[in-house]
Amino acid sequence: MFPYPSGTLHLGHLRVYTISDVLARFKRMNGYDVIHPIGWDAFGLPAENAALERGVHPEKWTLQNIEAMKKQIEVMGGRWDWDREFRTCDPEFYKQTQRIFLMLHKAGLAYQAESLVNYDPVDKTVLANEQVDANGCSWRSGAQVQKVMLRQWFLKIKDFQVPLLEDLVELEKDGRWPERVLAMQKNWLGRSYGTKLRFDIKGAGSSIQYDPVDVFTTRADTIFGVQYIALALNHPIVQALSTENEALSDFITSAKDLPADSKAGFLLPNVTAVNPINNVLRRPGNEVPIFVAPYVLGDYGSGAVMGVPGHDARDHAFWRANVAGKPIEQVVVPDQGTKAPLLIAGTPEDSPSLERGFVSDHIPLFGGLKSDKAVGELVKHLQRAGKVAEETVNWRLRDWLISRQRYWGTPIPIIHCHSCGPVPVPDSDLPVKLPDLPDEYFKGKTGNPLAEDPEWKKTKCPECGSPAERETDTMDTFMDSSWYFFRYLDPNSSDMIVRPGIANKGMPVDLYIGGVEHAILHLLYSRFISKFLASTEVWPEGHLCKGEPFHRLITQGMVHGKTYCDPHNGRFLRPEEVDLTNPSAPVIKATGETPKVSYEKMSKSKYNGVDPGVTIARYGADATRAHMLFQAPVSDVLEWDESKITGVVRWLSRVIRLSSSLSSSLTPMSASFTPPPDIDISTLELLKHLHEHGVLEPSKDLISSLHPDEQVLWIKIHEIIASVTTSYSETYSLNTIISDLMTMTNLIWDTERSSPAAFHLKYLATSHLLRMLAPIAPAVAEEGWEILQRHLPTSHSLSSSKTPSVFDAGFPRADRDIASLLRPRITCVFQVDSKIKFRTDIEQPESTIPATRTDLLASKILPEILATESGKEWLAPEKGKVWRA
Ligand code: ANZ
Ligand code: ZN
Repeated sequence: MFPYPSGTLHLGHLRVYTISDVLARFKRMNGYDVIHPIGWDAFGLPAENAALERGVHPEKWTLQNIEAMKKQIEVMGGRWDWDREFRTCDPEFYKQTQRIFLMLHKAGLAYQAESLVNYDPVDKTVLANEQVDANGCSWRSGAQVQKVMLRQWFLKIKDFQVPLLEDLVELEKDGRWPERVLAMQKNWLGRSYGTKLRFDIKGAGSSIQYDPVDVFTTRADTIFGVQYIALALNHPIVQALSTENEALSDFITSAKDLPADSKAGFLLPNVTAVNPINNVLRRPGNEVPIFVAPYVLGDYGSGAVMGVPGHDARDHAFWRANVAGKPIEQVVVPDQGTKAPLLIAGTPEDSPSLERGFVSDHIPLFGGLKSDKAVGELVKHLQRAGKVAEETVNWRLRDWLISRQRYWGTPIPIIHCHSCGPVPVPDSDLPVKLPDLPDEYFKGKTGNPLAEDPEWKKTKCPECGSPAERETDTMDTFMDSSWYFFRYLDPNSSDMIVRPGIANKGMPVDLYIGGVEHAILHLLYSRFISKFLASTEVWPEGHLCKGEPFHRLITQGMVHGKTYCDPHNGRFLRPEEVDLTNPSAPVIKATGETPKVSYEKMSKSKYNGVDPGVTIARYGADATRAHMLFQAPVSDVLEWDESKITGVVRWLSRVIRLSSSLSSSLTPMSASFTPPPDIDISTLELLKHLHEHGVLEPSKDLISSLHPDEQVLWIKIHEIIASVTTSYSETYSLNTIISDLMTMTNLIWDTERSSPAAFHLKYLATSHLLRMLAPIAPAVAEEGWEILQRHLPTSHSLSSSKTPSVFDAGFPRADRDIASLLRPRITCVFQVDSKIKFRTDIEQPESTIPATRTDLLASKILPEILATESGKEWLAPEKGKVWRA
């Protein structure tokens, strides 16, 4: 996921781009043609706000930030395809975003509609929900945000809801996407199977005919327990009544700002709702009161709820808050053939029963039916009685509101004409560029500069030529990021967003890495736009995996910072207030006390932020990368504690010393060299040969000439190669790679160089180590690699005079047979009641997979013992012998 150029690179960025760089380098070393691009999500509010505060053009601010962050990204040792770089605020890029908008428009998927939006009266703009705080105030101006009806642009994402939901199954396969993200997407799409039921409305003592009210319910089996109907604030009946009922219109005004879990209610006077089933069954009490309640969402279902306080928690709370004393009926019971109790306020039993079960025995006709069955029967009965009742599907997903009354975004390429209506800007006139405004223009400005720029607005209708006005809204920045990954494949294409052949070849993105905060919106919008693009004539070559853009997704965890606070009052302490001379025993300077230490989300107010640039300057990029990966699995929260980095620094320098010591044993070497006493010429020949062929594997002869201890070392090395390879390519368990490589370093280091063959092994093992280290610590590995080969004689060295890069050497391959080839035998002793019965030799079981002793015994050792002669004699079941592992 590309960065937002907010100013400086933070540890969260460093983490995600390290993971990405490591995996890209690994794939390249394995011969893949890797596209590892980076660009800038450059439109958006922070830039515009900086402009308003400082009187600097948002573009200037953005470009400065990009320059600064680019330097920081380069310092971290990443290898990026800078030739594919772009920024979304570049007219060449947003021309394509405008094209996508027009394609959507042409397909009937972009439309304008009145909608209730968050409006900031001070800044005079619409805000996204995320920009309104818990108290309903604007995050920027602090003003109380108003809900107003405004005409806005929407994209019909709902037209794609079924594939958006159903294709998640693809992404579930072998853990391609994290379960958590899949669950969040499912929930956001919110497909809900239920029933639509129609309630007639009676105006008591009046002849007014009210339209009936439809409700959506997932629990139609509870219809016998309906005690009221609740309507949303914007329900048509409520809207109509509010014009003549002042108390109601006051209630609506005050209730608009109440939270969704509010229990407020307004009882509509003189009207009741008729429960359709009670009517069919001729049960008494078939008219229920009608409330207006803010807990009913205006844009879900039909904006009306059948209130069942006996079986729904919200309805129960609402009833108790609004209706004094009345008992609550229950109509569904857990066990067939029982009768549900009444709930009396104030008693301990007064809580709703939420589970499905059986209709209570006291209900005529339906008593004893299982919940699901009851729903089917109910619908049949109601339909037969001529009532409206049907099973329906409801979705939580709403169409995507993309218009913003802001300057710093992609202008919506539409022209409004008095006679032709909204007309698309012709392709030849794209991009519709933002007006070029001076820095001072922005200072302290409120509202939308586009709407206030008469020159920019004024244009001609492309259809009839009469004077017309440009659309002054710009697009939500999520629109830019919903398709940018296509652009990396073809960053310079001007006549189309990307050439289809190239897109088909490159898509889908094999591995997408980013924060879990994008689990819903960004990933859903990207899936939507990809599906849309896959569904149109832009891609004559057909489908792109049904348009699923991201084959595999890794969501990296957050980075938390070490936070010190006063143990008495919890006040966060500034760095200068804490004495960290001994990092493991911090002291509050003023009092000499020990501060409370915790890890929290980094923020200015907690003084726990860390500048990755400082860490890199102090310890180097490689150590910073390795430390970051080593401290936590990629998806977990990372508690950043710089003091532990010293272990990693020591390890990396040990890798270099290991390379040097091995390399110097090869000196002096020249055309006329004499081999050192412990190295024979054939070893060198072999090395040269192996280097040339990039194999670097010792021959079977060499291995068999080894001392058994050295053979074990070689097996372990191969086990580590296998484990590291799996971690890089399958489990993305980058932290265990580092612990594996640390183990490997120590193994090589601790092996006595007892023979030329052992030296050879150490040399080769180190070359494996460096190649496996390269994706994580590229500079150290490259340095080690150069040192390792520095003293190979020219005649024995590789053909080119230049030392090749470790990245050209390929990734070591685990020889999965080597272990079994060389696996030592172990002696098993079998004893009963401390008396030795027999001994037998078996092959030592593999130990790559951590297993408990009993597991190993049951799965590997016993079968082998059973196959031996003594095993058969002593343990065969037919001999009736009893034994336990
Ligand atoms: C009666 C009932 C009885 C309900 C019961 C639930 C339990 P999901 O699963 O999210 O689709 N509902 C319907 N429209 C609503 C709206 N506009 N605002 C708030 N709530 C609404 O939820 C469906 C349930 O949410 C519906 O089923 C309805 O309450 C409520 F024992 O109807 B139920
Ligand atoms: Zn016109």
